[in-house]
Amino acid sequence: MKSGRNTKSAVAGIFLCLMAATLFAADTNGPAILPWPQQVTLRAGAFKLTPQTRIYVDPASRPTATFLTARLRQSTGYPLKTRTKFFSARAIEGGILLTTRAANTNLGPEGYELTVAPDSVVLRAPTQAGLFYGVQTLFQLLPPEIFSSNVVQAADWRMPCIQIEDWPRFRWRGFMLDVARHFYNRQQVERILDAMAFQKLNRFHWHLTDDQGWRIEIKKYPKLTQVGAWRAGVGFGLDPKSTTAYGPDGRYGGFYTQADIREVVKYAAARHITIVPEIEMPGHSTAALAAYPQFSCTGGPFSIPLKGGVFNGIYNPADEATFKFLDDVLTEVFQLFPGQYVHLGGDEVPQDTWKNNPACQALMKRDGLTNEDELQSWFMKRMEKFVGAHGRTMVGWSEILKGGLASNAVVMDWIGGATEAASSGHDVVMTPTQFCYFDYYQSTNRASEPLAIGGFLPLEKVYSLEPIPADLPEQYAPHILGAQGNLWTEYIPNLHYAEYMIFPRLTALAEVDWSPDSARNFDDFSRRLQVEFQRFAELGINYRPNLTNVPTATLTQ
Ligand code: TNX
Repeated sequence: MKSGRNTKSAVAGIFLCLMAATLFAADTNGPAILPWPQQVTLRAGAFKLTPQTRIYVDPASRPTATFLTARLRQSTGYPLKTRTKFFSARAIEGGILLTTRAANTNLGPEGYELTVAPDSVVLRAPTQAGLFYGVQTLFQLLPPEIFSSNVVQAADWRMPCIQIEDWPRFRWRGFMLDVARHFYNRQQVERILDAMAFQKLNRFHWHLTDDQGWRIEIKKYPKLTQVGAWRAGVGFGLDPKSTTAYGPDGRYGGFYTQADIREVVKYAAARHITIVPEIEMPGHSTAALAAYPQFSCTGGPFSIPLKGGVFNGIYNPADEATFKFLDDVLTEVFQLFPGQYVHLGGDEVPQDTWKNNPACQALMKRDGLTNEDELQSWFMKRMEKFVGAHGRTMVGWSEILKGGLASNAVVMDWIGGATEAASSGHDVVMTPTQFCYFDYYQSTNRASEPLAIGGFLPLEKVYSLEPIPADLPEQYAPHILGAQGNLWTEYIPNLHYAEYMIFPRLTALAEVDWSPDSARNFDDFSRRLQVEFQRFAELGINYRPNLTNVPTATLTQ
């Protein structure tokens, strides 16, 4: 027979278990953290933010603390004081401590550890990136109104007591925006960078050139933007009123000055995002050739196409002047973008132009190239050498595998090639169309959706991506750097619509990239997403509210 005392301690034991529940998988009623962390232990009680809460920070971490206090101030109205003087790396009662000191280096270059107790919050990370991600998680422990841009009086600014150890599964957590088919100005790009940072994404792939537009000022070749950034209309059969990106003469387009680019690079860096610029070649280059037809095979003239599927613009590899031009362009690109990676495209090369060009055929003969795939490979290998000589790494789309891959190139897999590239020692970024193309429809009921390019990519499908190919021998798995969502914008002429296509599919991809695969659970993700939607609403981010293949009731365009 059990004594009353034993029963009591058994009850107490159960109670203790409830008080500290380790949440190994995201299948609980835990807080709406997105992406779900590596390790979470929920405890009883809460920390309450008050106007007296102090922020303690080591001097080097001050910018991260300022990022925290600026946001807290906007929505709580509390002018929280930050203390760096007499800084001690111990927890401070009643305060929030942010520091890289005494941090566990095993958390890696982007990891952090966050402990919320009733009387203190301690955030430690080995790096500023880690601290920054810890701050993002901290915001998500507070009510969604923390993202309001005005003071919210009625909110209860409490965080549940919790212990989190967290780090990303993948190093490359990316998003690509095509600003060539439709133009997004600097402020709009910065808005997207804000949203990326909040999802703990760290690579912004900026698709700056294509057939329909050249968007980056190059001082040595001013016509690239004077001519190449503007076309006769919005194109793609879209309503001219769907955008405001018109120049004074009524032409559609726009470009970034070098000063703009420097600002965006800085803005991204402050959010621990590296920009990967893309300058397309040898195909998808009509806009450049409209400005400088002398680098084409036919001499032009070229006009910038108003719709997709036209990528006749291809550089002439048989003229040395072409390479001088491309080297000059890239030299300016290297000066603007400090990141390791520069993307040179390489996709969908219209080889017929080379086939029908005597100079290209003569070049092939001279160098023993037996087909146009080999000429394409010859072109990309030559460019890869130039990129490498400047200490950078070239990235290219799947097609750079054709005819032989350049020695240090990174492959961005959209139509295959990951296994082949990774098992020959190349790094790979996964962007397979079936999982990562955010320009595809979100419902099979197309009539209920805004016009899109085609395809069908529901949220659940994005969430189901496993970036490591099943047929890749295990020892090569570290070559899979991560996954990236791509937004091609042929049919997406404005930011409001772009956000509708991006969110919440990018939120799903962020969890694929960050969380342990064992923690992935679509039902729990959907539950947390309901809170994320409230955050989006506070931030003024447009999103598709229906999680499944059902028509969207109202399209706020
Ligand atoms: C293919 S993905 C392209 C883009 C288009 C996209 C539309 C890739 C490397 N090339 O030029 O915009 O399909 O989905």
